[in-house]
Amino acid sequence: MGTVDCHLVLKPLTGLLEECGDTGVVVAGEASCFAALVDVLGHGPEARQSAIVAETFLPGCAGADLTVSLKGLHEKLRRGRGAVATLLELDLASGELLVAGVGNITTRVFGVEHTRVLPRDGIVGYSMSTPRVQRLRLRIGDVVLLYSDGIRESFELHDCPGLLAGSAKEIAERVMKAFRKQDDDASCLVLRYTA
Ligand SMILES: [Mn+2]
Repeated sequence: MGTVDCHLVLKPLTGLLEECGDTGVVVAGEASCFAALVDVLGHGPEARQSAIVAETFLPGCAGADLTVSLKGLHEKLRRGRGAVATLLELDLASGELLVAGVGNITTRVFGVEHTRVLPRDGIVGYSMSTPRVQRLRLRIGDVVLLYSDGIRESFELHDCPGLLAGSAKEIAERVMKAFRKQDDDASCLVLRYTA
């Protein structure tokens, strides 16, 4: 039986959390962990309104089918600016990781192999392709990073020595410090699957 160490860091462009259009949710249960990262288009108070809608809706999605949850989020965000979003569910006993995303949230798994989970095109709340759930198997020690486009997309581990050392909180803060672009809200969600 594994456990998970999760941490979310949000850095609003304006410095004010009440104006941040990036948001995330983590619901860590006994047997599984649900997490989501959402980037509402644009930034500032209007983007924040849609982010609040997402924050209110997503905790209830823990344990549900990810495709159904993304479609639900799509309906909830229809009157807002639209967003990109990735949802995941990790089974703590088996390490099975389910991921579904629409739009350009980056999802990377750092383990024995480094992989990227590719999202579908689209904008949640506007026009969304049918979400697809991808299935991976984590091993103990693997690290999953999700981040918005407020963070440099294509960094590599050698760009920041010791990037994956320490707790999920330390990793998330390190990614933010090293790779934040400073032209948009930025968010980074880290999960480390541990024994
Ligand atoms: Mn963005």
